[in-house]
Amino acid sequence: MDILIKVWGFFTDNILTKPAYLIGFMVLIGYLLLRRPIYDAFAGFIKATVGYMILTVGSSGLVNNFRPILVGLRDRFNLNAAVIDPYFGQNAVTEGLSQVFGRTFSNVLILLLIAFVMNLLLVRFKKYTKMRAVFTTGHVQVQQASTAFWLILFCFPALNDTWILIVMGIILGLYWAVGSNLTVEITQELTEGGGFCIAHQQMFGIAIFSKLAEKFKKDGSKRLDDVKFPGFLSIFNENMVATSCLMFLFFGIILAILGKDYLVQADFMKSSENFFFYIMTTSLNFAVYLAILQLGVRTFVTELTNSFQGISNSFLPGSVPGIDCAAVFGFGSSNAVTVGFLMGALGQFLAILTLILLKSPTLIIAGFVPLFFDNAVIAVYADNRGGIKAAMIFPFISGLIQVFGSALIAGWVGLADFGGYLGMFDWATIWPAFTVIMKYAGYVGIGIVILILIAIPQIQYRRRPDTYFLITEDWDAYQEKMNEKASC
Ligand code: ASC
Repeated sequence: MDILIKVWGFFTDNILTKPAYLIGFMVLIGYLLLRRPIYDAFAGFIKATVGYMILTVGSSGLVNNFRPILVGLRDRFNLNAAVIDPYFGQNAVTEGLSQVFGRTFSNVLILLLIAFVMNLLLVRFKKYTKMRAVFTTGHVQVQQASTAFWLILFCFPALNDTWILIVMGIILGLYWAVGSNLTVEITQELTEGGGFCIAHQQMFGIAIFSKLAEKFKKDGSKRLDDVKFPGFLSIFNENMVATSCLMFLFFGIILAILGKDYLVQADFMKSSENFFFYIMTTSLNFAVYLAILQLGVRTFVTELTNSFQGISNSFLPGSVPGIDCAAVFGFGSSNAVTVGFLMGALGQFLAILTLILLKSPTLIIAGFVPLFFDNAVIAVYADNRGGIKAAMIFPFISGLIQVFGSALIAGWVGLADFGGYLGMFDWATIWPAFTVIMKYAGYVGIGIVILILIAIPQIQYRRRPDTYFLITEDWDAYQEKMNEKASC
């Protein structure tokens, strides 16, 4: 038993929670199962792992470059506010657990095992469960596990560790399987049969907004990439130029508010540096990291898609891998990412201002991860389904919801006192709703949450039973069928 626990610990520490290796090994095994030569499988492993690592360089570059600036606003104005950001959220849980509940979160690896196996089983029995996706984004799973642990303890403080693990294993495993499954159709559409879906923190969000975006389609609304600026404005047709200029404005304003003195004192810049060029470098870094991120996506996505056939044919027929949301930044309109970020920021800042004016007991500081990754992804999907208006309105609404939803839940469950909350879209909407149900309906509430989750893919399936599995099993056949339907 001891050795099993050790092996499992090694696997979770080095592979399951490290998406680059998890994806790399999935590619390796996938190619071997497809009976491709070993050297091909090895090359696939390298490309997938390196590609994912490149993606991580891009996304952590963005996070590290911009998070301090936003958090700086809190220090600069002495606000006693919770930062909405997955990393701050995780810290808050770690700090608060022993103080509030007298517990530690030592069982996170076991929890991941239970929830991951639950996810695999649900997909293995997809004939009954109608769930088609496996959640592979390990760092996100750890962040979600800590916040879910807190929320469930808040609802059931007397529950012992074993029961908490079981309840959470079931609910989280279901959330991963059901949430990623919700993004299958829209992602296949966006990536033209890319063979993956999203396993992240706004899966319900993109599904809901994509559905709502369809309403905008009827207007004949153009997509962002269809807009072509004339004359001198045509320089903005190029994504890198548009992104850099917009970010210069955005960060220029924030950095000017923070002021050079503060930035020097907080060690963000040296006093010998020129303020204008500091702003310029910070803003242009946005375009740099975005380009890196997109290169990473291009490097690993094809490998993953081709090789996953091996895994799905052998073990999980008709399933797709759920991966990091940044994977869609290489698809759809290139400017959607920037537009989503800026509209989300507008929504969040407006919501924060409202909290301050209303003297809310819980104040929120915008965190970069929800601001950028949630809203950019929502814009990419909304633009693809509904065009420009949808790509602007939905990230804006999401920005409002992220702040108001997080303020309510983080204040209520006590996480705000420890300085942070996860704050991503699903964790400002769906999870607060689950928490209310469980807090007020007790153990019956757990049953209700489980039933809701189980029912969602069933409803999806009943809407289009003829193409529901075809879309992941055979994209070409699916398209043919859709064309046939359209011409009828
Ligand atoms: C998250 C998180 C990150 C980013 C990254 C986006 O939720 O913790 O580091 O989003 O996964 O690519």
